[in-house]
Amino acid sequence: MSDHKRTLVTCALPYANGPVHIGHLAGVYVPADIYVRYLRLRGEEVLYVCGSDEHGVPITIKARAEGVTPQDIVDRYHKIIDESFKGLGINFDIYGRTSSDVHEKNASEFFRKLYDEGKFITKESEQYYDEEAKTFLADRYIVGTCPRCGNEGAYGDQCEKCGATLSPEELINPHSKLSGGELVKKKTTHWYLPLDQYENWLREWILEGHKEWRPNVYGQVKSWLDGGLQPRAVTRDLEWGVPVPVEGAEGKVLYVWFDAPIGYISNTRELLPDTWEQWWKSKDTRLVHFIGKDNIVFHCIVFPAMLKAYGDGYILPENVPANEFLNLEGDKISTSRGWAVWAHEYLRDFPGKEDVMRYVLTANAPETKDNDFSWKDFQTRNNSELVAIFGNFVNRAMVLTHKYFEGKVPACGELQDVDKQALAEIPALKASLQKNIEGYHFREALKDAMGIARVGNKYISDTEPWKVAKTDMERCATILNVSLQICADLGIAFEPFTPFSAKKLRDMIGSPLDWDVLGNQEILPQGHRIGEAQLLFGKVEDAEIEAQLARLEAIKAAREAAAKAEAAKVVAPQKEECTFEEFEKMDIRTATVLEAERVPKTDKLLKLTIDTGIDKRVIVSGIAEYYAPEDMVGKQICILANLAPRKIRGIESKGMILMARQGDGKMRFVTPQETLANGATIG
Ligand code: B3M
Ligand code: ZN
Repeated sequence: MSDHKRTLVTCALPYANGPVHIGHLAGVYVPADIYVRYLRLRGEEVLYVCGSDEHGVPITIKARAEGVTPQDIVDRYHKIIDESFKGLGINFDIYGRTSSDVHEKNASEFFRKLYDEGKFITKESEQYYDEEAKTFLADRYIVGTCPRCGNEGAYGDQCEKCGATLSPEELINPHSKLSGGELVKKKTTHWYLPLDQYENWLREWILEGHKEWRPNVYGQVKSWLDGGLQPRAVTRDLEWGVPVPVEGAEGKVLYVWFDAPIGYISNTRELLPDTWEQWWKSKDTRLVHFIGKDNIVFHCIVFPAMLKAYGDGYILPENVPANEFLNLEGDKISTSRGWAVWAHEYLRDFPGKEDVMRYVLTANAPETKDNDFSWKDFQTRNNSELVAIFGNFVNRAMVLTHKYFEGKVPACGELQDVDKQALAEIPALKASLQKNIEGYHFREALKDAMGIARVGNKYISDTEPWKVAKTDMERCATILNVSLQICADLGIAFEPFTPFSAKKLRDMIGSPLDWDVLGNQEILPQGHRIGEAQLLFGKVEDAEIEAQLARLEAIKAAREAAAKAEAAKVVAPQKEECTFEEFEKMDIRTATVLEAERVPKTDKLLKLTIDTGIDKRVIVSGIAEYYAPEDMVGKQICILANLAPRKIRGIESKGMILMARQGDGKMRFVTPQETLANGATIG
């Protein structure tokens, strides 16, 4: 780690328009928490800042859909998110909100200084305006037909059906989602931060100065810079947000991505009104942003450019360890589709297993590539790693100490090779753990911690103190002494990863939380009394996993049903015009099916013998997917009688059965509302 006095750790401010899910946790909050706990364990001075991001268009859309105010929405989710973090042991020094007064004041002041110093440019552009609702529309409020896939409900920024990124101009027949009405284009003026002016500076600072950043972060920054930066609008025509603090800017607010990162500063100011500048403007403070990969450009380009423009000694991040995405059971996590495991629901369904989720999300962390979460893997990692290795080792060491030595740490005699070997592994694992956490490789760091548990578990299995006790109590004492020292190591090494269990372990054996003693062979003095042995981890049963999988299955089934219903609604466009004479040429009439059979060796074809009123004839029809032969016999249908005969599979087919076909391909034959004579003409 570089030379510094203190570290400011920020976590991306979650949007308060929904609860947090395991993707958020794995990408941002669990790694940040590991890092902060580790630094604190090392005696570092750390400030840990987060809060809800309470502005932006999605919040206003949700509020409108529910008929409540945006403030109602953010109040609801702020509370749920805050509680979820606490429940998982993620204890920020402050979890603020961007709807707070402190933030409004701070963000306005920030904008105003840049404005006064001429750091913005203004641009006039044409934006869609809803005449009925008398408001400019954010891209999300504009709906129309997707030019790529024909989805009629595509948004002005994205088609959720085919995933295409769109601009409102590309939509066919764009209209207002607010009023449903027509749109007009109207001129509007906005403030832009001319990012192009910061390009060279960014290039030097990151591309030259931070080659050690994660390849995914560095690579994204490079490709943005190589593509050339454009001025970026920092204001919007919207009601919900921080009002633009300039005369003549009525109806305009700061763009959510302008105000949200300032939220980090506001929240620090709220917590430490007198000393906040120490954390933001002091060269001996190290700033680290934990974020997901979709936030990289804002934290590595936009926000640094804002801070640089502001000047006044603001520091820049030393690192931005962004993660890739976590998938769920092989599918992309999606709040809008409900495909997620929500933190608050997990805490409800698995009380006492907070650490298990932290453990699994770290062991599977999407640090270098997207990764998958599956409930089966969750169960396996719990049962065969936490329970069978870590928990089992601690339990055996403690139970045997109670059995043979009245719960007191027995004397350590002369060490044998097996003891020395086990003990020697621990400082090596400690060094590796340290290096990995400091290099933001949390997955590897967890492997190191787990390595210590593996050493312990193997040691006690190999040395078999329960057998040795029958012949050599002194040797048994040594083995248990060594084992208990390793338990004490685990109580320290796991503190960043599984803080609840680490604390439980320390409380049980009465061991210290002190990084410096980790790997020490005498953490627990001889005669030290340990507490009752309780299981550190409980099993995850099949039924619990099945319940979670069933929940996901139900979500999938509902989604598929909705997609089907949606597909059925697609209506074929009207065909080219035809004349009455052309129509008149068609002989359409009623007929009755006399016989029906499958055409051998086909899936789709039925051979129907029908009475047309003028003759009995055979028609081969591709309806076997929809009707069994017995469904057809006796039914009155409509046919096109004068269609030129065709040979289908060697059978002469004379005419065509009229079928109604809906958007998803489903077909039904057409029948008169009431049975008529065969041969009744239709037209
Ligand atoms: N709320 C986006 C997100 O949650 C955004 C982060 C803001 S950090 C300043 O992905
Ligand atoms: Zn589309």
